[in-house]
Amino acid sequence: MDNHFLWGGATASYQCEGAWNVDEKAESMWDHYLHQENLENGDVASDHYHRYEEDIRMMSEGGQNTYRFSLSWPRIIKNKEGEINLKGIEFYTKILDTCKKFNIEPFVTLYHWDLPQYWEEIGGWLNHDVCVAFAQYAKVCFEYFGDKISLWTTFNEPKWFVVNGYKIGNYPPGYQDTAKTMQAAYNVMYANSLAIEVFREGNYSGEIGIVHSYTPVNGVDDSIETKIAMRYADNYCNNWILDTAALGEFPIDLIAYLSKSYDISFMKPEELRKIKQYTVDFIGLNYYSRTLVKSYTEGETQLQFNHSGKKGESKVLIKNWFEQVKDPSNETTEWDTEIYPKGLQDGLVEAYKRYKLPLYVTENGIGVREDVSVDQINDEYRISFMNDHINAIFNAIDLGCDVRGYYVWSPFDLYSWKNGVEKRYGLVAVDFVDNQVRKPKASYYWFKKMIETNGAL
Ligand code: BGP
Repeated sequence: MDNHFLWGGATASYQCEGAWNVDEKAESMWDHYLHQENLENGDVASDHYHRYEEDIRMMSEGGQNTYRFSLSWPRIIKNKEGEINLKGIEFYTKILDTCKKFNIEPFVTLYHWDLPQYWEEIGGWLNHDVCVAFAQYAKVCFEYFGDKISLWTTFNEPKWFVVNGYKIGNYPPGYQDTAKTMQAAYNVMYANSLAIEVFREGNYSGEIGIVHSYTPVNGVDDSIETKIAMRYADNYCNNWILDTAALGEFPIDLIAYLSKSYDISFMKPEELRKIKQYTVDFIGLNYYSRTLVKSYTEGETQLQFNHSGKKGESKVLIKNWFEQVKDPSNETTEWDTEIYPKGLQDGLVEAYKRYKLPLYVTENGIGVREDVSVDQINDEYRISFMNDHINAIFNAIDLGCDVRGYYVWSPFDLYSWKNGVEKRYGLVAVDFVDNQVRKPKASYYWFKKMIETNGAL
C-alpha cells in the first residue's frame, strides 16, 4: 500500500446492495426480521448490486482513493454446511476489479451485521458454533479475495449490533436480556480472534483490524461519582471491544462486576488465551458523537433508541452505572446525535495513547431528511460537519497520532437500519422512489477539494 492518506466513503452490504434474494443469496437475519415485522427494508436499497460500477466511478471522479464496504456472509456461503456460492464470489470479484480499475483501495469488512438467517435459526451469536463458522467464512474470503485486498476488518461495531440486538431489543434478534448480551458479546470477540488466527496462520498478505463505534466518554464534572460513572460508561461503550481486540483482554473490573450477578463460565481459559494471542493490527473508529455522563444510582435502567427522527426520544440510563446526558449548548440532529467534533480529536489522542496502533476513521457523517428533488442539493450542514471533523483528525495527527484514513458515511445515500431511506447520509443523492438516479450533492464537490488539499482546505 502506498504511504498516503486514504480518503473515501463507507457502506455496508445490507444497506446498499439490494438484490436480497438474487443469484442464490441466502436470507440474512435482517431480511428475515424486517420482512417478518413488516418494516421498511433493504430489499432494493441503493441497488448497488447492479450499479456498483457507476458508484465506484463516481467515487473516483470525486477524488476518492479508497472504498470501505462489507461482504455479505449469506451471499457468499449458502448454508450452515459451508457451501460456497460462486455467484457471490463473482459479484465481489467484480467490485474489487472495478476498484482496481478506478485506483480505489478496497477496505473490506467481513461482517456488517447481516448474519445468515440459517445461523440465527440455531441461536445466532448465542450459539458458540457460530464462532468457528465465522472463521471458516473468513477463510473463504481470504482465499478468494486475498490477492486483491490488503486492509481487512473482522467486525463492524460489535457494541452496536450486540447491545441493540440483545439488550435494547430494537435490532434483530430483538432480545432484552443481559445474560444473552454477555454471551453474544463474548462469542463475537472470540470469533474475532479465530478469524485473526486464520489470517495469521494462513500467511495472507495485508493487515487485519476491527471497526468500533467509538464514543469517547466525558463527565459532567470532576467529582468522584462522575469519574466512577465514566469508567462504567467507557467499559460499556468502548473497552470491552477495543481492550479485547487490541490488548487481548476484557476489562477486568467489568468482568468482576458482572460475575457477581451472572454465570460467566462460558468464558473458557483456552479461549481467553486465544483472544490474548490474536489481536488486531489496526483499529477502525466510527465516530458520530461522544458520550457525556453523570452518575445514576436511583431509578431503573432505561434504554431507548430514537428511530423516529423526533428529537428527544433516545435514553441511556443504566442503574448503578451511568446516565447519558445532553450538553444543551451543542446542536443535535433530529435523531439525537450531538454534534461534537472535538470528541473525535480527543478520542483519537486517547485511543492512540492506549493502544499504540494505526487508526482509521472508518465512518463519520450526518444523517438528515433532505429534499433531493431539487437540481442542486446544497447540504452545507454536511460540509460543515465533515470540515470540522476532518480538522479534528488533522489536529490529532499534529499531536502525534497515527491516523491513516477518513471514510465518510456514506459515499451515496443508503438504507439506514430501522430508520429507512429518509435518513440520508450520502454525498451523492439516490432517488429511491423513482429510478435510482444518482445526483451529487454540494458536499461531494466540496469533499473532492478537501481531498485535493489533503486536509488543508
Ligand atoms: C453505524 C453503522 C452504519 C450506519 C451508521 C449510521 O453505526 O456502522 O451501518 O448505519 O452507523 O447509523 P444510522 O443508519 O442508524 O443512522
